[in-house]
Amino acid sequence: MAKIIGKSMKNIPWQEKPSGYEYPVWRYDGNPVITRDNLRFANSIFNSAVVPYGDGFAGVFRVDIRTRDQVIVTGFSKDAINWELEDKYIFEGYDPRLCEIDGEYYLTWVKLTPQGTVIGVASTKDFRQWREYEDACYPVARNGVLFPRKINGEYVLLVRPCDRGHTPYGDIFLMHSKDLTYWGRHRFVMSPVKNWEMTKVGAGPTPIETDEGWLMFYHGVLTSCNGFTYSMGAAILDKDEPWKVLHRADSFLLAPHELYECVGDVPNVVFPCAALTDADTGRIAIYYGAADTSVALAFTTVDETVEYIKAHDLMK
Ligand code: BMA
Repeated sequence: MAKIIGKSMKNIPWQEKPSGYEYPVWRYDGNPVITRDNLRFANSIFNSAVVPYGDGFAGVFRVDIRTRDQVIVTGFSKDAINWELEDKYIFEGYDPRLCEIDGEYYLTWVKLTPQGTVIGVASTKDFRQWREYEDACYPVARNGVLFPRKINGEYVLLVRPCDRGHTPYGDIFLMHSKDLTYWGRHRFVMSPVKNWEMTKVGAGPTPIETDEGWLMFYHGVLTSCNGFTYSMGAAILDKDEPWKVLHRADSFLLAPHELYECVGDVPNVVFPCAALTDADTGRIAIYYGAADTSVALAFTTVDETVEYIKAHDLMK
């Protein structure tokens, strides 16, 4: 049985797997959990990240406003399903990720500069006051995802270099920092391999520490005659040298099938950005953007996912 190395979360949102369902990741039956109606000025609310906070949860949400500018908004919830979003934004940009390291909450996001996108880094203790750090790289990059603890004394950030447009390529790399200011020791992590992810891959939620290594959910993109299709895959990275991929599922774990994933501002997008975990039960709740329009929720357990990855392992 694979185990999560982390805290317990008694109030993790949860639904049992529907009987007869054969795949390792299943959807919440109340999806989508956040829609454009959650905020007065929103055109859409999607690729967003959440963490446990106080006796409930806090989050950073990608909101495309009615001018179609992209902003990050904070929000709070008692149950991680019903969210109150704040009526103002904290940063411009998109696709936030969030993790806690030693009582401080770190936000990484796609920050807009005149020369192209970079990875912004900021932290907070209370989701009110934010401290912004140096950008983690020069343009152009997206999908910056921090590991939830230092590894061998250094912060580690997954990153996906790209172009200024919709980027028809993309590999995952990582880099190290002692101080969140100077980044180096760049390492290649992985490229697309199978058809479902053939165009590009990018890290998703904060990696989850397990006794098998780091469980990394990621998005992979296929180009069809109708455009891009975004699905979710999973890999296990080495605990101490996380650029080494130990296992990797050859097929997606979640792909656009439901109407809210197939129809929206950008059709056929499943874009995972966060996961809540409960170390006691091994439960994992995954938050993903659906069709660039809303936020949806899916469930798995560490054991089911690790077992699936190993049974469909393209590293073998
Ligand atoms: C990517 C990012 C994501 C988005 C996806 C699909 O390049 O911009 O925010 O969900 O495209 O449009």
